[in-house]
This record gives sequence, structure tokens and C-alpha cells, in this order.
Amino acid sequence: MSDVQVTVTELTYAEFRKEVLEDYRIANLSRQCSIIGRKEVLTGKAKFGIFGDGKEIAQIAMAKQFMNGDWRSGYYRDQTFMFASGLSGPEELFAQLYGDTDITANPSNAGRLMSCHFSTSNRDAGGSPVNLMKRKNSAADLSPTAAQMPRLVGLGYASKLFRNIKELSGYKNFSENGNEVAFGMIGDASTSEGHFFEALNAAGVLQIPVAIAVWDDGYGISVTSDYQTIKSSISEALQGFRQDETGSGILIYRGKGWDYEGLCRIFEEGIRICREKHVPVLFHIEEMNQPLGHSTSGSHERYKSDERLEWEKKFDPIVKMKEWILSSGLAAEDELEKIEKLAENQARKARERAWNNYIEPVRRDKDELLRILENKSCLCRNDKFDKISALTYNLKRITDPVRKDNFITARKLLRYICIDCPNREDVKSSINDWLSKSWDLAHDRYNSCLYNESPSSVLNIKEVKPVYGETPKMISGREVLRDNFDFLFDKYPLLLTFGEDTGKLGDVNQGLEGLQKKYGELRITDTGIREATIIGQGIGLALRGLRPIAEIQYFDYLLYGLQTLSDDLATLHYRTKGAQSAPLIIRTRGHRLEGMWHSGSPLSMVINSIRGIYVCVPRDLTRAAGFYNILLEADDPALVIEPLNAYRLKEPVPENLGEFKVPLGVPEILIEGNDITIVTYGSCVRIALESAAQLKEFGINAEIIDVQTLLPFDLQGVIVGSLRKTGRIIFFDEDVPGGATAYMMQKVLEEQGGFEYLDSEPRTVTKKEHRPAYGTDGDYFSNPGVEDVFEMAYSIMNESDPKKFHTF
Ligand SMILES: Cc1ncc(C[n+]2csc(CCOP(=O)(O)OP(=O)(O)O)c2C)c(N)n1
Ligand SMILES: [Mg+2]
Repeated sequence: MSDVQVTVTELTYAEFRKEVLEDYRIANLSRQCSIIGRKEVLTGKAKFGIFGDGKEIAQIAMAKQFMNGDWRSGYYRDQTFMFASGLSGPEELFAQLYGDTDITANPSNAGRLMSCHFSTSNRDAGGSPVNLMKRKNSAADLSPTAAQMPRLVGLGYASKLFRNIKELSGYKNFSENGNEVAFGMIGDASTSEGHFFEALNAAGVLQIPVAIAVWDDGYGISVTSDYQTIKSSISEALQGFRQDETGSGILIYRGKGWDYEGLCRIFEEGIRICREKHVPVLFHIEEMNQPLGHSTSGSHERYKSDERLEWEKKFDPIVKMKEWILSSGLAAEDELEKIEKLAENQARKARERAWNNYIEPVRRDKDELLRILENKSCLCRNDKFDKISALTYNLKRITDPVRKDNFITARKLLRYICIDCPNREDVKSSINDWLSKSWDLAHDRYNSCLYNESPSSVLNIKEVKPVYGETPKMISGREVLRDNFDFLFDKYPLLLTFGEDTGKLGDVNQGLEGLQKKYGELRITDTGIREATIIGQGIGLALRGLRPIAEIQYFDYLLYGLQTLSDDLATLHYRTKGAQSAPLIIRTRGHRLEGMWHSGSPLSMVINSIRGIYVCVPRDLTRAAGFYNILLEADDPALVIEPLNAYRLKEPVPENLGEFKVPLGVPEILIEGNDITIVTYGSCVRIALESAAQLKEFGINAEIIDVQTLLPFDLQGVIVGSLRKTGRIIFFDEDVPGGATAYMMQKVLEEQGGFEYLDSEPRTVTKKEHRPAYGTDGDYFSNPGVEDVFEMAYSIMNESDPKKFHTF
């Protein structure tokens, strides 16, 4: 326990009693939702259930300290916290359980996530930012354990920036002097994850207002804490993190999950200090339980001993709260029973309303389809007709259909309408009309909002070309970037960047040289070596309205942050159906330089795991600057991979630094040619250009295309246009065979329909399967070079006209 003096808010006895009884009602309501919810799964109405039973009292106590402007970054046990803070209620919980896609019934995830995955919006329906200070906020929940921890760092760090950067004091929709606390919740077993320790260390180093509760029920599914945590206790394990006389460190409290009074006291004290002094605080809440077991996928009787199960009954927090109320004389048994009944009724009614809201539209769709079939069906009496009537009959019999039932029936029916049936065209068009309308709705329900679809999308922003004087000055690429950043930091007060060596050094390649001095240590900042929480720091800051550029020193090290990028940032807009946006820019540098971990181009690994984030692969630093310029005018997350070996090469300086913009999804044709199209990006562009020069010597005119962005990819069909002209194509990069070249090939040949224009076999040029070896020769024999591209292009030309292009 901390030695700071406790001040409990003064209430009259009547107010206090009322508050306690209301807390008792919320606890019971939440428990009843868990009990009824579990039954809904076991009886087949819902698919999967995970609930917050056993954690009710501590969450109510913590929620008392949750204020407007604060943020929660929790996990799937937090339903009671959400109820108690007024951010959710039983009806929404059931809507989540059924997977209701109606955003008004299920605002947290619109049916895209399972139960107990909450969020609040930071964008309105039109995609504009909302006032975050007029509401309590919750970052969108995730299922991977501890995945909520990296962004917690950013959610807390934002308060520090708002408190300490005076230019930010006017942003009243985002902060009031940085008084907002970021609440983090995590299960005991999940603290075994590296993300937990990394986030805690970062919070301690940064001294930011995060309040973390560890809900300790002694189990991670069936695995007990002796397998999870050193000394079987996270607060013991963290003794070295504890605040000491120097003032740095973390405040650590311990509480018991069933001790209502004690919990109210420690949360009040700890979070007050956290808010006022920006000291991180951790609450280790022990002796919690899970009366209904981990989830609906199994029963805990399989792995808990009889004694443990007995103990769980006795130390059920609601039972204990009741005992405390009775013993303190705040209410009598019958009054509490009335509250219990009321809570049960409220839960039942909420379930019923949520079920009807969910099922009625699906039934209506089914009925509409059946009406079509009853009025217009195949008239032919043959085996096909039997199939049609069987399909119709089977659909009719389903009382609680899912949309899939309707679709399967409609799609299969089309197969069985007789070819010579007089009704054929009529029936077909009616079913197709139903399907087409239903597909559009299904798309909106299940497939929309992977990217920003609102007016603030970067795809709506027009290109502004770099403008050059007659004899532009030639400076190194990193200077172009630095001078461009100078404009950006001047223009956007909310812009800040952080990463390893980003601050004092101005990044390892000096793209920010001198800018920390000019814009201050908080806007251009060094961090520890902790890629996952660098990404998380960016996500949290972006959620809170800032415009962060998180720097990952080398593309190869993005892997440490990839889980956070993939599971959190990439899915964020989709999993909230556009209600939450985090326009984080991740800046890194990659492609060939030196050796295994400084030559990374694992583009397929990245683009295939972060759909939802745009990926820009500029060939030089002017293009990179153009991407930053356009991204900062929009509201989308993006990864920009700067070409490592271009920082020292000379580039002409545009006159409109900070203004020119490179559009996303628009490839650039760098050399026009009629014989063969070579498609590439990033550092490979220079190699392709050199190959084109060598091919020209042999009478081959290659068309060189820089795709510029892999996500999105060639939105206007520039590449297929080139292929139509040349009939031959090579996809070239430094990824593994079958990597991003295969991705580009699929886009051009399948999606853009390029297959029909092929006169020769489409080919790829890539690096070897293994990572690049060290040194010039290691690079030469691992990565593709000018000769490889030349020879591939030449061999294709030789095959098509062996007389003109003889074999070497
Ligand atoms: C990264 C990851 N690994 C495994 C799982 C499967 N899983 C879901 S919950 C859970 C146990 C978590 O236990 P704890 O953190 O103590 O939380 P509790 O459920 O006990 O509240 C596991 C292993 C997961 N969701 N994510
Ligand atoms: Mg646990």
C-alpha cells in the first residue's frame, strides 16, 4: 500500500447508501447478463460467449474514478466497468453476443467482434473528429492477450504532451491540461506477455498517467499463476518498478476482488495521484474468480479442484458485497433481494429486446425471399422442381435464421430453375434482384470500412507536383526530407515524432537533423528500444487527436511491432465500422543496405498482415516527403518505407517543400517503352532504370513503372494499360519468391484483367528464399540486380523473336 494520505469524497449517509445500493444493482445486473448470456450460447442462439462474471465489484469501484476525457484500454472481462461508467448496458451486451450488425444497437463493434469487445467513437458518422472531453472514451477492444497494452502508453502519453506543450493548450476537444487518465485492464495470466512488461517500463520511464488494474483470478484458462508469473504474484514481481524516494517509478496497490470498501478506497487514492501528478499506478487485484468459468467453450470444473470451486463460491464478490452491506447495516436482506430481482428482470428484458432487434430484420429478409418463391417459382414438375421446393421448405422451417441461410437458399435456387421453364427469366431476375440488394447490405454490414471511406480519406486528396526552378539545387535526399519536415512541424502543431535516435540525433540518417532544437524535445523525441510500444504510443496518441509519426529505425525491426500494427491499428477502423480512427504514420527505412537485418524488404509479410493500413514505398526522399505531405492532410494510418540507400544521393530540391503531394495508388511511368513492362518499387526502381538503359543498347524498349504504393495498388489501372501496349510483363522486387511480386501479379493479371493482353509468360524477379548475406558479394548473390532484370527481360524478348534477339 502506498503511504500517501487517503481522502475519500465526502457524501451524506443517504447519498452514500444510495450509491452503494446502486452499485449492488449494477453488479447483479452484470452477473445476470453473464448467466443469461451463457445460456443463450448453450442453447444455440449465440455463437460464443465470454463474460465478466467474478470481476464486478472491483470494476464498479474503478469506474467511479473514470471521468469525461479519460480513456479505457481494457479486455474482454470489462462489461461491469462499461455498465458502471455508463458507456454500455445490458442490451448492447446481448446485441454483441448475437452479432447484431446494427450500429445503433451495437455501437462498439457493429457485429464484427464477439461479446465484451467494447469501444466508443472518436469520429462521427461523417468521419469528423468528435469532442473527446464531453465523454468517457474506450479504445476498441481486442482478443489477443495484452494487445491492449502498447496503445495504453500512447493514451497516457497524450496527457503528458497536452500538459507540457503550451501550443496544445487550445485543443479543448482533446484535453484539459492533460488531466486525463488512461485506464488499462489486464488479466493476471496476460501479464506474462512481453507487451505488458514493455508497456509498464515505458509508462514508468515516461511518467505518464496510466492506471492499470490486473484482474487476478489465478488462472489463464486452465493454467495457474505458478506457470505464469515469477513468485506467482505480479505485484511481487514488479517490486523493482515501484516508486522510490527519487519519485520515479510506479505506484503499486494491492486489493482483494471481493472487498468493495477497500477497492473503492485504493482506486480513489491511486487514480487521484495518477491524475494530478502523472504517476503511473498499478492495482493488483487478487482473489478474484470466474463463477461461470473462462468462456462458453468449456467448463472450469475440468481443471479446478473442489476446494477451489468451493472457495470461489464463498468469495464470490457479489456474495461478499452483500455480506458487507448487511453487516454494516446499510440495508436489510429483503431490500437487497428486491434489488437482485430487479436486476434479474432488467437483464431478461434487455435480452429480449436485443434478441428481437437482432432477429427481426433477418426474419424479414427470409420472408421477403420466401414471398418471391411463393409467387414466382419454376413451374416444371421434375427433379429440379423438387430441389427448389426442398430448398424453400427447408428455409421456411428455420425459425431463427441467420443471413447465411437466406443466401445459401437464394444462390442454390438459381442453379435449379429449368432452362426451358416459361417462368425462368422472371424467377431469375426476382432472385437476382433480392441477391443484389442483399449483397450490398451484406457488404456494408461485413466488408465496409477497412479503410477510411469518408471525405477525409487520403484518396480524396489531389496530387500537387513538386515544382522545380530552372536549375534546382541538388542536395542529398535526407536534406530534402529534413527541410520538408521543417515545413510540416511548423504547419501542424499537433504533429510530433518519436523513436529510437529520433530526437537528439535527428534519426540515424539525419532526416530530422536540428529539428529537436527548433521544435522542442516533446515534439521530436527519443524513445527506448521498444518497437511494439512505439507503435502503441502512436496509436494511443492518434486516438486522442494528435498527429504522431512513430519511427521504426529499420524496416527489419518492424517485426517487433507487427502484432500491434496487424491486430490493433490495421483492424481498428474496420472493427469499429469506422467509429474509431487512428491516423498514425509509421516511418521506417528499408531495402538493401548491408546484411541480414539491414536489407529487409519483407513486403509480402507486411502488406498481407496489415490490410487496413496504407503502405507507401517511395523510390527517393522527395517521393517520401510527398507522402508525408499528403497523409498529414488526411485521416488514414499509413506506413512509409523510405529507401535506405537513397539518403546520400542527390535530389533536386522542389520549390514547394511541405506542399507537393504524391497521391496514393497512382503508379508513375518513369520510362516509356513498347516492348516489355517492368513493374517495381522502392530501391528497385533505380535498378530497373539501369536495366532499361542496358536493354536499350540491345534494341529493347522497356517501360518502367514505379507502383509508388503497394496498398492501395494502382487504382486507375496504369499497369494494365501498359501491358495492353507491350504484351509482356515482369514484376520485380527484393522480397522472397512468391512475395510482393506475386501480389502485384495477382492484382494486374486477375483484378485488372491483364491476363488477356499477355503475349508472353508473365515473370517475376525476386531475391533468393533466404535473407541477404553480408557484404557486396553477399548482396549480389542474394538480391536481384541489374543483370538479373536485364537477362529476364532479354530472355522474354528472345523467346518472342529469337531472330531479332539472339541467344547470348
Ligand atoms: C495472444 C493470445 N494467446 C492466447 C489467447 C487465448 N486466450 C484467451 S483468454 C486466455 C487466458 C487469459 O487469462 P488472463 O489474462 O488471466 O485473463 P482471464 O481470462 O483469466 O480474465 C487465453 C490463453 C489469446 N486470446 N491471445
Ligand atoms: Mg486470469
